[in-house]
Amino acid sequence: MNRDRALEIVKKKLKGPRFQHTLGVVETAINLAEKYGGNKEQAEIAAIFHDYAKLLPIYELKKILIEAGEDDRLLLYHPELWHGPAASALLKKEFSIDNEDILNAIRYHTTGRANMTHLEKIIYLADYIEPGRSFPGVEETRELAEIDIDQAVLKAISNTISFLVSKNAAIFPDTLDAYNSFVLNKGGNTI
Ligand code: DGI
Ligand code: FE
Ligand code: FE
Repeated sequence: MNRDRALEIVKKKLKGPRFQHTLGVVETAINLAEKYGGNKEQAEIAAIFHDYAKLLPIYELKKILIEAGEDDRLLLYHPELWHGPAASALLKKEFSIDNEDILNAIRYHTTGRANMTHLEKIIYLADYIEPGRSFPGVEETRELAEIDIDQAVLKAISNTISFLVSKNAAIFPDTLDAYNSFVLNKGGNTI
């Protein structure tokens, strides 16, 4: 799959602001891969497709997850968590994308997970800090992204968890695992 074909596919699937967001994630992911090392072509393809399933109706996402034999805990949590795993399953089936690192970067782009790969971190962070994002804490995360990718991903995950707690939203285990994994690996855990 080359970038032009991928962009053409996604442009048809994601209209307007969602496509603009995708272009922001692509630009940011390539910059992060340049800055921190990493496969720029893989970062670009994962970024282009990360929200491929974002606009599908909930019943369709549910069907895709069930057919793909996905983690059934997902169905107990907010449908917002379904579009990454669903995109990963669809891309494998529809376009024979079979690079596991690309598929996992797409699959885990909303929650993160324990022991994320470099590509998974790049896509998670690019999705959070792309130029079109303006939520509280994003500027601080952008500054950290200039210095240390792990600190920046940890900041993005902590901000997300704080936001979810403030809304009394349930936190998916992978989101918590991602947080704990960064804290424990950087020798944190001070309490
Ligand atoms: O698809 P995007 O909007 O570009 O971004 P995304 O895929 O990172 O989705 C962000 C949303 O996902 C945001 O509203 C917070 C939500 N989210 C992330 N982790 C969790 C979560 N929502 C719940 N309920 N639980 C989680 O663990
Ligand atoms: Fe997303
Ligand atoms: Fe996104």
